[in-house]
Amino acid sequence: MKSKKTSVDRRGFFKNAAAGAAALATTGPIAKAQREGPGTSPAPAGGAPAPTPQQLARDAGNVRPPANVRAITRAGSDLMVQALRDLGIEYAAANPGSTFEGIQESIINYGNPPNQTPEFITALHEESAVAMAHGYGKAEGKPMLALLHGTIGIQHASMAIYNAYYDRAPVLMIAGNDRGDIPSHTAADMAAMVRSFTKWDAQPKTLDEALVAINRAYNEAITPPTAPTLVVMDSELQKMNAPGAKLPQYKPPQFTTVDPSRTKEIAKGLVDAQNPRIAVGRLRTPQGVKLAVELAELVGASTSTTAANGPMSFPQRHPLCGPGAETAYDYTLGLGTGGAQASIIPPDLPTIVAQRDVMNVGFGGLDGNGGGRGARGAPTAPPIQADAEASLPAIIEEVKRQLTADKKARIQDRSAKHADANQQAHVKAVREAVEAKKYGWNGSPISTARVYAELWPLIMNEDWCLSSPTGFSGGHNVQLWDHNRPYSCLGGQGAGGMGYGAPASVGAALAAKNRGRIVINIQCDGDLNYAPGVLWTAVHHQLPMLTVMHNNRAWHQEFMYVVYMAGVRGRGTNRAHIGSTLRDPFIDYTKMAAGYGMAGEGPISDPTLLAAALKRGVDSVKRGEPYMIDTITQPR
Ligand SMILES: Cc1ncc(C[n+]2csc(CCOP(=O)(O)OP(=O)(O)O)c2C)c(N)n1
Repeated sequence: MKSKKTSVDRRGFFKNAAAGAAALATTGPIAKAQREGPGTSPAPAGGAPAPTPQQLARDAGNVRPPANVRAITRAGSDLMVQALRDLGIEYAAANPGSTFEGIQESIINYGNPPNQTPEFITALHEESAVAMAHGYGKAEGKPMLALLHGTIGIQHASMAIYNAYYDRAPVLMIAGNDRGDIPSHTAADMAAMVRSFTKWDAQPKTLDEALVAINRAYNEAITPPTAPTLVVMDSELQKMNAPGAKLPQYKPPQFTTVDPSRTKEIAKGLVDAQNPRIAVGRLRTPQGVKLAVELAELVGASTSTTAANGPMSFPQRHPLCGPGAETAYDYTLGLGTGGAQASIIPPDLPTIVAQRDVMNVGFGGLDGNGGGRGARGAPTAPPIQADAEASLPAIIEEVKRQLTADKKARIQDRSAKHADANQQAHVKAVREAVEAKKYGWNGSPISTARVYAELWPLIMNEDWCLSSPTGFSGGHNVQLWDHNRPYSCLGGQGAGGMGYGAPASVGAALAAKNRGRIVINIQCDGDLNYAPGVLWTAVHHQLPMLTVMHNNRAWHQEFMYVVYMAGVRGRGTNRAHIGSTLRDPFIDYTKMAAGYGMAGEGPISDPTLLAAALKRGVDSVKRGEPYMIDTITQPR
């Protein structure tokens, strides 16, 4: 029998949607699944209705838009992209998904020039897209966008959202919703699945609401507690023709600030103290860091910092940073000292959801007496429920009002003494650290201390950002490097979810790219293997990211736990490597990088070869070309 020929054009499209759908219904993948019987059927009895031929055709990519859709003069998604542009969103990272095809098309084609603010960043996994936004958010103190495919993209992204939430990083997310076109990519309440670890979400019903929601989501993301926010964007709103629609006026958020009487009290405390102290944790933006420096200098207070462990803190080598000349402090002010984990998640997990909406204040806030740490460990004043950064201008003004000539003279004298003492303390600490880090200097596998020590002279005169968590590679940057910029060190994963370091480094490199900055990523091997595709993203977008593998050929943290467990049970540790090491075969990371188009070298286990390799790596990223050095390292 002669089979009926389906009408297909030269590019392989069916000549019309009905023909394509009909053909697929009998020959396409779903028909095949139905023929193959139970276990492969997409529509179990009593479950979701079987997809229509139109849905099947669309799912298989065999539909061209009807003529009326092509007559769009001003797409709803053009306005959405304009709203993002007006907010200064630099990048939109996404793994493509048809639920946001309207927005994707607008990003890449709308505007002059198109594909800028935001630029479309191609991600190979949604978790990577959000983790990139997480790294970017910490480096810049403002959000970039992650675009997520309806339902399935959000599920892939969820761990990265959780990390960012725990880490109070500002992240903006838009997820597409196809309103029934593909049932499995649609949901009545799509944000529900990540609601317990997003700060705010909306599912707007009209274009006007959608544009307002973008502005609101941005504001919620940057308002303490800074955190990921999500707008679920109906695909019809993206595709609709909206020639007359207008963008709503954007209003920046109002931050809760310290009230005037407390402001006076704080200023008096700092100005009248014989030896004031300022403890700086994480502020919101580089502007907050600047203001903290201004305040410390005005009152001559010695300060503490978290700059070697996380972003947006006091410059580590500022003359006032350190214990100071005298460590009996008679007034201590804490700025953003709450700490991510202490503040955002109550210790008992079930309360996360319940507390989500009442945490808007008292976060990243200002402590009346030093972040819960009194001078002699005494209980301290409860935290003031306000944003530290937004409160600083008024405190600075009040301090200026209260300063008299004699107080200024005393402050000048005190500042000089602090600077002297801090410098001596710093030199002593570095000397001691250098001595300590000589242990195992010539060992192979290479000592983690040597990796940090050999990198430092190569980057110390550059504008650099240490993007990766450092705890698993010894954290030697704390003693050996100078963290003087708000983005010098981006710190940990937030919620401890592995698979963060590599994509967050790509996000940091996006922030660095047009700012003359380079990114150093000391990359744990286990962490890289969750989402190695980000290496391709770094190459594709020519990001200045140096990846130095901390290749201990294990999930060493877990290996140590198993060693301990076997030890306490008296069963010996010779089988502890099962399930917690990356052996047999060893993974070849330079080959992996090469597969994604990234230049690199290694594996290097001879420490005498390290410095020259690192130099080649730094030179490469200074040219804007990412590079990987696979170093075989000590476990810790
Ligand atoms: C998503 C996720 N899965 C599993 C873990 C458990 N875990 C904690 S540390 C760790 C090992 C990480 O290995 P690697 O990144 O190579 O660092 P290393 O400890 O070897 O230095 C694992 C698997 C986790 N934290 N997150």
